[in-house]
Amino acid sequence: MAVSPPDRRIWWNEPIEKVELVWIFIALLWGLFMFGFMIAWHFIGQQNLSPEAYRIDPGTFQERAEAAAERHKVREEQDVPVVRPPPGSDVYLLGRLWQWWPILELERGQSYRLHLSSIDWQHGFSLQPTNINIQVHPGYEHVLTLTPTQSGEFGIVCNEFCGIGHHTMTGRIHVLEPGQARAGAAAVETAAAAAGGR
Ligand SMILES: [Cu+2]
Repeated sequence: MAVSPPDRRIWWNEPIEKVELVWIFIALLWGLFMFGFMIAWHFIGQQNLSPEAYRIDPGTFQERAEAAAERHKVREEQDVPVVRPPPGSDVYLLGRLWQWWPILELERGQSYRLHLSSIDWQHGFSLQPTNINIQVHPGYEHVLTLTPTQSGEFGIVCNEFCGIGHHTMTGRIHVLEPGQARAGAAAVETAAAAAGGR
């Protein structure tokens, strides 16, 4: 038996069913509505972040992150610097294989300019236990104005598969109570003064 063309050459040209047309139209309207509503979700439930994004050379980003960490480091946790930037300042968080670096220590109720980028592959910034997810690409930095509203310890995991060590790619943000932060800062200054006086 040979493959032969159908008897009716234009077999597909049937008039569309009215019900099908109605459903296509409903789906189209819903799609348009949801598209428009993406803006509303910046305000309703604050589900969409409003970050700025800039092109940046990964090497430059690394230099800035290291300089900021050097300036505001207060101690180390498992060989990772804990950085306590002054409120209102620029804070750098760098993603790389396989680490979120450094550990940040912020103060509740204060605003920070968080710069977020990767220096190698694409990573996913996922803040736990809150539901904040950001795609992090090398070559681009997100800049978010961040105001922690809750104190405690927050974990960061990578939620974009990035190779063999992906599951170990974690980080931390400590959010301190305002009094706690000041006491801590005073202790650091005292320690620095003591170290300087020696
Ligand atoms: Cu990753």
